[in-house]
Amino acid sequence: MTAATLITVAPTGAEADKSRTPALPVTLDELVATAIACQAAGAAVIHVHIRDDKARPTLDLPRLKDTVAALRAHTSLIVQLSTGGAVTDPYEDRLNVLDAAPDACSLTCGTVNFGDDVFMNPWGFITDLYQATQEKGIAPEFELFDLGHVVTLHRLLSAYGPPHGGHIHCDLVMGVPGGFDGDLRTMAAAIQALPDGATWSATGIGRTSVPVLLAALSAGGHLRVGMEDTLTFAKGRPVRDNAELVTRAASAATLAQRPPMTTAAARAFLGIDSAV
Ligand code: KMH
Ligand code: ZN
Repeated sequence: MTAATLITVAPTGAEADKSRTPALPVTLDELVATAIACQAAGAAVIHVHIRDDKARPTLDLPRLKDTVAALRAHTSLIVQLSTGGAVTDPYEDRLNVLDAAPDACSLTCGTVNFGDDVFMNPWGFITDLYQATQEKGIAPEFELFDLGHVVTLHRLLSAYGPPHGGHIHCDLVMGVPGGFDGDLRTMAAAIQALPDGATWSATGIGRTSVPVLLAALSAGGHLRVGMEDTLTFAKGRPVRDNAELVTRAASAATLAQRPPMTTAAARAFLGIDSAV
C-alpha cells in the first residue's frame, strides 16, 4: 500500500450551473484562487474543465493554454486537462486539448450513459487520443466509469503499449447514473480487474462521495474530490468551496495513516516530469 495519498481536485466540471452554484470556480481568477487553496489543503493534481465568459463549458484552445500557464505560474499542482469536456463536445475539439500541453489529461475508456445523456468514447477515439498522448509526452489518467472500461483499458495497453511516463494510473468514477454504483462491492470488483501494477483513485458522484472516499482509503486507493463531482457537503448543506472538500479528504487520509502526497512526490509517483 502506498504510504501517502494522492489527492486530485476536480473543481469545476462541465455540468454544474454557475447561476445555481455561485461558489463554482469558472473564471481564470477563480480557478487560480481555488487551485492555490486546494494545494494548501493537500491536493497534488488538478483536473481542469474551463468555462467561457458566460460560464458555459468550452474547449477553446487559447483559453486552455492561458489556464495551463496560470496554474503553473501560481501553483506546483500537476495540471490535468479534461479531454472528456461536455457531452456535446466534438471529438476533434477533445483531441485538440492536448495542444495546450498539460502535464496530464483524462482519457475515458468507453462510452457510458450519463444521466439522461450519453458520454461518447468509441474505440477509435480512445486509440487516437491515447496515441496522441504518447506522441506529445502527456500522462493519461484512465477514467473508468464501468467494468467494461477496464476491459477496454487492457485492450488499449495490449495494442499500443504503456503510457507516457510508464505508470498506469486510473480513476474510478462511481455513482454516475449509468455506470459503476458507488459502493464497496463494486469497487472491489473494479480494482481486482485492473492491470498489474496499476494504481487508482476513486471519486463518488453526489451522495456516494463520502462512502467511496472511505472505501478507497481502506482499500489502498487514492482520492479525487471536488465540485465537479459533488455539490453537497452533508445532507442539506451545500459545499462552501473546493478547499473544504480537499480538507476533508486530507483529514481522512491522515486518519488512515496515509497523509496527502506532496506535488513533488506525486510527479515521481505518476511518472510526470518536474514542473517546467
Ligand atoms: N463531463 C463529462 C461528460 C473527463 O473529464 O474526462 C466527462 C468528464 C470526464 O468529466
Ligand atoms: Zn472531468
